[in-house]
Order: sequence, then structure tokens, then C-alpha cells
Amino acid sequence: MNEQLIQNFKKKLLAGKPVFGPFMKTCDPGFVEAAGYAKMDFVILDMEHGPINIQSMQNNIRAAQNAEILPVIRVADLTEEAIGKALDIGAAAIEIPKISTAAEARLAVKYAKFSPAGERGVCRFVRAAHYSAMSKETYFRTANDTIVIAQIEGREAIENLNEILSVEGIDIVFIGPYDLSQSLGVPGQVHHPRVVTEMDKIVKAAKKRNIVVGTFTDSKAMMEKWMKSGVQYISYSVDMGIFYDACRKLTEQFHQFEAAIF
Ligand code: 3PY
Ligand code: MG
Repeated sequence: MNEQLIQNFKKKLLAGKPVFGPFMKTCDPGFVEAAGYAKMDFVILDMEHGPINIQSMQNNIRAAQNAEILPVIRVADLTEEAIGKALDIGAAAIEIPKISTAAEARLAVKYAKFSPAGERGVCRFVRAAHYSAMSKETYFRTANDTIVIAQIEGREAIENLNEILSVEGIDIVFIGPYDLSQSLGVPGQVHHPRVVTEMDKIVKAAKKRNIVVGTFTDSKAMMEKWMKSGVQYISYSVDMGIFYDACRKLTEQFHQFEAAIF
């Protein structure tokens, strides 16, 4: 299910290539499939800000795997329950918001990995283990290939950046520009020089250590800027925002036609 998706994803990142996908708030697996058929690389299924419950999320994961797109779950918070359940239902990657210290980053790895890398709670009767149809050997051999993404999005995280970056088991650091802008006193101003300067510093520090960097973009200019800076894990907008933009553009066209005809 996930093994091939994870291998392909890691191969692209290792080759220095960017990967691309949206955040998704949807509770409807059809939208997840559509992102896969559009050949995006990943979806970030959002349990921090989305309304979805774990049962519907399991169906979103099925849809992602069906349409061959890597399912990332952004968990609500740094807890053993949130991370364990996301992985048990079949997330190929977990993204944890608001990692501020190395101790928190270590905790994320502890909850996400089986021994010896961590202490993830064990149950092989879950979807990720094919409800026990997968051999124990295969499950424990492959489960730790799942990807751990730490969101860096506050002043405290910046102060502890080098310690966070040195935590073993963090595959990607993801800069949350919106929370970061708030933490730097300019809420929502993701292009503010103060925000951009700190983001640049994080990108450089992570790249120096060969750690893949990601960020959120919600304009094409922003996407281009961060891709040029070497950010590889590029999330672009949110399903609801993409739908809203499409609706707004269509409405504008409709009113242009209306003005020309009537
Ligand atoms: C942020 O910008 O704070 C995020 O978490 C991603 O949108
Ligand atoms: Mg955030």
C-alpha cells in the first residue's frame, strides 16, 4: 500500500527534486482521489484545523492509496494517541504542528517509530498491518519507513533550531509561515521581511545538515520563491481555497459574459 509510495517519494527528495501537494480539509475521499489522478505527489490531510474525525480520515487514506498519492496526516497535536492512530489507519507520513524544542521532536519520533528507534504503541490488528494479514516480520520491517515531518512555526523553535535539526528520525522540517508570522508579531503577513528573513535562515540551516525543508505557499509567486531557495516539500494552498478560487474566477467570467450580453 504505502511502501511503493514512500520509496518513490523519498527517491525524488534524495535526488534533490521538489514534491508538491495541497492541505486538505475534506471529509470526502473523492477529492483526495482527484488530487491523486491530477498526479500531485502528496496530500496533507488536516486534523489540526480540519473538521474530520478519525473514521472518515481512514477512508481518505484508502482513497489516497487507491489513487497513488502519498497520504500525510497533520495530527492535531503532539500526543501518543494522535500520532499512533494516524499511523494505525495507514498514514504514510505524519506532520506534527508546533514543534518548539528538541525534546518535543524526540517525543514525536518516539511516538511514531517502533523499537529500537522509538516506542510506538503496538497493535497489528489495525489497517496499517492489514488487520494481521500482513506478517509480523513485514509489518515491523516496513513500519518504520513512514516519514516524520516536524513543523517549525514559532520564535521558540527558531531559538532551538539547531537542536531540533539534530534529532534523529525527523525526515522533513516544515516551516508554517502563518503561525510563524503571528509569533514574530506580524500575524498573517507571510511576506513581511521579518518572516522571510527567519524562513531563509531555517532553510539554510536545514539544508546545511541535508535535511529536507518544506513550507506552505498560497500563491504561485510564493511557490516559485521557496522552490528557488531549495525548499523541496512544497504544499500549495488548501482544497477549500483552491475550490473557492475556481468558483470566484468562474463567477467573474459569468459576470463578464452577462455585461456583454445584457
Ligand atoms: C502555518 O502556516 O502556520 C501552517 O501551519 C501551514 O499553513
Ligand atoms: Mg501552523
